[in-house]
Amino acid sequence: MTTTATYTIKGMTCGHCVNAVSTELSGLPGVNDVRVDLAAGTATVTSDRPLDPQAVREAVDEAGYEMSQA
Ligand SMILES: [Cu+2]
Repeated sequence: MTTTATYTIKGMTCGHCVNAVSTELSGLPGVNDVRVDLAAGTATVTSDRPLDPQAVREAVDEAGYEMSQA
């Protein structure tokens, strides 16, 4: 079952930030598509199954940013 979720991410300021977040989130198991909206400060992730929020948080952290409480 395909699932889409949108996360709010703090600290993204440019295309480099978008790439960093996209790369990390794309690496999570089951993720098919990541769309980062820099202006809105959000990442919309499409995946095969619901993602573990903790795993998403860690991926965002790994990229150097902070996921806001959903
Ligand atoms: Cu940047």
